[in-house]
Amino acid sequence: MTDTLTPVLTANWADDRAWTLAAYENQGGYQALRQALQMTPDELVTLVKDSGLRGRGGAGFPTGMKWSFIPKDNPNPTYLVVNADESEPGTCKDIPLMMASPHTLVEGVIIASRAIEARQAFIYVRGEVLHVVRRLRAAVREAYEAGHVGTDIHGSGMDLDIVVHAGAGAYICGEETALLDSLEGRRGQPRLRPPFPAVAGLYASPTVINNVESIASVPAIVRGGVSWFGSMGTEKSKGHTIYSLSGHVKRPGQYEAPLGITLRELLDLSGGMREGAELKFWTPGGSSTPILTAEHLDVPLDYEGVSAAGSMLGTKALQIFDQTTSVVRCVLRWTEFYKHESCGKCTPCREGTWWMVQILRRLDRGEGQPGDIETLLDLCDNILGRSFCALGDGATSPITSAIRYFREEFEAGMTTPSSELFPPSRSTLF
Ligand code: L3W
Ligand code: SF4
Repeated sequence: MTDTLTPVLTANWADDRAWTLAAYENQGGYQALRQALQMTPDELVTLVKDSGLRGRGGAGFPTGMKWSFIPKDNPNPTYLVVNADESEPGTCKDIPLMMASPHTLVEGVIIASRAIEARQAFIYVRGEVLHVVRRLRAAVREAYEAGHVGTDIHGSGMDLDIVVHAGAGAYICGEETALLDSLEGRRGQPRLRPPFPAVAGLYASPTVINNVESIASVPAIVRGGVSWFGSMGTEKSKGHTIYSLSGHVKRPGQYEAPLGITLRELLDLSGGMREGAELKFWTPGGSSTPILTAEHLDVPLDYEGVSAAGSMLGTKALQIFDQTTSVVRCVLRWTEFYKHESCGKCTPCREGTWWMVQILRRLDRGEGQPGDIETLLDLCDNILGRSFCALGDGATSPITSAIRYFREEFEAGMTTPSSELFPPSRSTLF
């Protein structure tokens, strides 16, 4: 489909002090804001709707449509919240974006706030990345000093305050309603939806919550227009996006390309597998998306293509594993993560992830018991679609997909430890 990268969000990451206001404005930064200030909120919502931009945080929900759900006649304030709680295993795009080019996000926040008529925006950043919090706060300060944020922005009559809030390091706070609880000062646990945040979100007021990359894509859409954005990607998955590549590849990192590019093409563009490494399995969008194998190298990496292959595009975190990797051990590591991060609110996820870890640990030790694989699948069946939020569903993805493709490795776990089948000295990851 394509043999080129399309750097838009990543275009200036390597510039000298790219994160400063001066460097950003030198590259045309904040011109989109000036354009947006000439547009009405409805025109901005229509522009983003027509662009076909879909949420880059994992679900791919149409961004403009989400903005249009904000009720017009609500007496309560409207809020914009940016989900910067990037924690999905393997996902590494929002944090580098905020480090390298925080003003792209800040400019997007101001434009999105104008579109939904919010006077208060929050950027909720993952607790562990204090360097990102500091960088964002510095960028917001610069934006206030330049008159891009604050009262009567550039004489437009628009007022906006932006708060950068640090979470406390819980994966569940990336779930939008848990994030809102956390932002309100409570323990972060998912809320029942509906009502969706667009109707009753922060402080029970209408709230748009978008991922960092979604909001950061808005200034370029305002500048470039609908047909420019639609010239990249596929019919239903338009535009450019950041794929994060990790694992047994020569040059891991962030690669910005049109939606619909394939892993084969991305590997070509990024130097390929490491010397001697053969692709065994990979995730298209972090560990919450079912794994795929070498037979899926030509699957278009867009929302429809990956779904048709039995997985999900998710966060576009391509974790690449070679033949030295034990699938059982890898799945165990991911499941330990979900067990640790389960918020405990609902029984299927709280209890199920604990039991799945116990079974996977004994399979990893080569001490599996007859029926373990069936029990694992039964546990997954009782979690998927029966847990309160997507964390529980996501926890089942690596297990069911790994058993689908590599059942014999789980069967080998009845007698042989993973460390014997895949000696750690041969593996460069575990
Ligand atoms: C108003 C309706 N709004 C849906 C909104 C909703 C949300 C968005 C998508 O999960 C996925 C999950 C993880 N009226 C609406 C509506 N909305 N219907 O649209 O909603 P939804 O439920 O499809 O997805 P979600 O709950 O946002 C996100 C997957 O992402 N994932 C994990 C990502 C983790 C991170 C991280 O590290 N922080 O991003 C990876 O694949 O499994 O499927 O805004 O309110 N009728
Ligand atoms: Fe909490 Fe897991 Fe239930 Fe989500 S699925 S509410 S993380 S216990």
